Amino acid sequence: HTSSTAGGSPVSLTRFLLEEQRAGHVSADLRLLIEVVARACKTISIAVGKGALGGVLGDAGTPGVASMNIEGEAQKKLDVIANDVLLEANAWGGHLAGLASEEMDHSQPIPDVYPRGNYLLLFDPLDGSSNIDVNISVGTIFSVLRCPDGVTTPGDEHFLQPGTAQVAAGYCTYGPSTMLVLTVGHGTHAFTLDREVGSFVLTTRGMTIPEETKEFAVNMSNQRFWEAPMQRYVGDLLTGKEGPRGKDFNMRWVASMVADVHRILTRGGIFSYPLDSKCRDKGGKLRLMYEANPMSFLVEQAGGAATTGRMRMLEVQPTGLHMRVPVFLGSRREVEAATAYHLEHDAAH
Ligand code: P6P
Repeated sequence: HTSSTAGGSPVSLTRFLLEEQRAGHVSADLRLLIEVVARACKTISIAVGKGALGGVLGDAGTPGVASMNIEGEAQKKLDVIANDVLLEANAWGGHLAGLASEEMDHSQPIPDVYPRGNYLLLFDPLDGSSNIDVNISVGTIFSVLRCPDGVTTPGDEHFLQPGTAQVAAGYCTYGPSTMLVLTVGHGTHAFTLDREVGSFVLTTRGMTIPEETKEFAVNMSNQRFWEAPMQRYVGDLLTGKEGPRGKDFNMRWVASMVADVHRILTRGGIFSYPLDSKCRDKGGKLRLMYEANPMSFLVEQAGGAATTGRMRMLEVQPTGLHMRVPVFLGSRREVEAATAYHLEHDAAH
């Protein structure tokens, strides 16, 4: 239910996190870490909001020499800015032992000039950044793990923990309003940025995804590249109420995961980026550690489900920091149906 006030006064993110700490849901350090990330997202929101006026659109790098990330994808200037904002904000806080980002080949331990904490932060600083230049919502996605006991200088291998090990996850969506959506393992909650005051205000305590849906999100242009069970699953969706699913479906695809997932958390739906013959060799398109896992944690905490099409997303054992996976997440019943198509196919072949 949406409640932006508790006994009259709006509940800020700071107050919400203090109450979560008193309830024993977060440590003081984790509370402060989340506040640092939220503050960095406010800075990113301002940079993104300037659009063409900020001189930050377009590709990073110098004219004619684009800068590429580990995947060989052109970085946008705002990708690099968002990454730097999150690195700088978290360097001196003292809550982290290390961080990892889509924009960095390897993880980084906190510089030893600063005190180190017990958490590991992973993030996609600006997901969907190809949408920035056409003014479509983009977002920051983050995931928090514990640094293994006794590890003072974490390396990539210490980040390779399954999604069930996350202690917090969230995203900030830079849309018509800037919203922070967060879980610390006790429900999924939404905060809206009050630009006048500059603070995030609780606007939905306990987001809940309807179990059933009539709306799917997939990039249909990849249909001919999909595996057989995916083609059959979507084919059945498209036959509508005369078909095996017995109802008509609508489709939405923003091509910005944060925007698509936020819609699904808000009104239900199923999001899918399945294996296709183009991305099969890489294991999928979306990344496990800082896209699929945080989003799956948020979705499960909102009563939804998230799988790779074959297994629960949060139980996937990571083999690499930038590991990719197929993704099905959203309304529980629909994700179970899509997953059944894949498991039945595998059992028969
Ligand atoms: P496609 C954005 O580049 C992204 O990583 C996700 O945010 C989004 O869901 C997906 O890729 C879009 O992929 O192939 O439809 O452009």
